[in-house]
Amino acid sequence: MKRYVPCIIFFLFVIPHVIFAQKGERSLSLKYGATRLEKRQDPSMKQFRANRLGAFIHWGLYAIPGGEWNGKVYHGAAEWLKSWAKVPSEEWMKLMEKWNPVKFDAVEWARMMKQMGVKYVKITTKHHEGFCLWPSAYTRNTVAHTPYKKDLLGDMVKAFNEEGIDVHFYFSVMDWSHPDWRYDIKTKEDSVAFSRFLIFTDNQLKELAKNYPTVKDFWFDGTWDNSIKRNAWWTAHVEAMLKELLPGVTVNSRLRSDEYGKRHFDSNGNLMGDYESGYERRLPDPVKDLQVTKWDWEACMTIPENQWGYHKDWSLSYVKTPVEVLDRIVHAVSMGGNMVVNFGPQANGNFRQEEKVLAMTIGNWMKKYGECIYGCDYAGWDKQDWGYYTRKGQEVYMVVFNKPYSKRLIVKSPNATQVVGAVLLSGERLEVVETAKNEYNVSMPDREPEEPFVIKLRIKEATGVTEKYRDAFI
Ligand code: H76
Repeated sequence: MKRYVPCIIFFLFVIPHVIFAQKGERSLSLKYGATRLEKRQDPSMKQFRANRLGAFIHWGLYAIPGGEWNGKVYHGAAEWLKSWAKVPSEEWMKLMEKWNPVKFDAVEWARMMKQMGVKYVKITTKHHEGFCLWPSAYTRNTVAHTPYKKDLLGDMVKAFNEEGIDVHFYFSVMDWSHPDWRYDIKTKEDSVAFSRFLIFTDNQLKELAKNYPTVKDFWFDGTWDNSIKRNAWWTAHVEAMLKELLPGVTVNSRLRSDEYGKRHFDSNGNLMGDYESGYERRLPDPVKDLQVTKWDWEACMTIPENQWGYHKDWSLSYVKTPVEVLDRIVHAVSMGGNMVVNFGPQANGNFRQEEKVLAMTIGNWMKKYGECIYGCDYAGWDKQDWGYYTRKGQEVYMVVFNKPYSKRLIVKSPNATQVVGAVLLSGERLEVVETAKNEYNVSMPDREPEEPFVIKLRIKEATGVTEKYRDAFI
């Protein structure tokens, strides 16, 4: 009987403990789990959050072939071409001889991003292929060993910062060009090689932090393999190391793994890193997924269906229109998240025409309506079919994407909140009619805008409510 006691204890106490661990509770004691249970509220995190709109820049050797290898066009993501076409690293790295973006002008890029209204850019310092946009001392595969020679990353950081745009670094831990990279650790040899790889990666990260100290954020990618999950300690170490080198820096959840191999959220259900980074090319449902409003999160999206790096043929998948992109930006903000829109510049340093038009269109809209985006958050009001709510302090914004045939926009306010007025951002007043308890009709403007538009509500948050309406007896 005695032999079974440990087993019984395990089934009675340990297993339920693991199964019933709830989000936000600390039940298992973890060495490499979440370091905090609440959102960060320090100035750097507040800035990250207030920025709301960012741009991704995927730029690397893959921009040269643009999705085509040996006469064959691959439909998959262009930055994965090396993998689709099974190109050995030595051959792929010969592209470095052709890396010479003579049209690249960091100042022009920064102006374009500024015009678009993005408050930060996330730059691929190194994607899976292993090519570094900065002159890293730890590998030969860098811009310094191309005909172009100059430090592209340094030029970008300077130009963006001069426009008041924050710079975030995308960094792929998975590095296809490094002989010590492993997908899994199966042998002693793997373990030794991977230890060397982690030191190499630490060195590169320290180098980035030291050489570009204005960087505000590290966004890790290529961290999903067993090799990383088995080295959870390292993911916790990287987060701590960067935070020590760069006080205030933010780090995405994708870096992190706990000792059970749980990623993003630890085995207790608590977020690791500073913000959740799993909403890639998709968004939380605005009715069903409200749990995301409890933590910081950032989504990212491509303009075609799934192309991050430059692909020469955008006709191979659906390409989102500027209004569709705008819808996703507002959707994210309405649920308390950030949105990062991706750009994949060409090898010569120019953006493709479609991207320029998109950036221009979004920018023109942001100039008129950006007040419902920057610094805004989840409003806590029930979603209606006309669009999204956002909120900044006492300001509640309605962002209208769908015009109703009734010409009435239905608003349902939370208990004890009264809607006492509605105005367009131009100041024009709209009629508000109370239709039921906490329900209102806001009239559409006389001249209906051709674009998604914004209504600002005037609200009164009462303490003592007089019961004017009666609930139905059912
Ligand atoms: C898979 C994958 C990568 N993660 C996205 C953000 C792109 O960088 C894509 O190549």
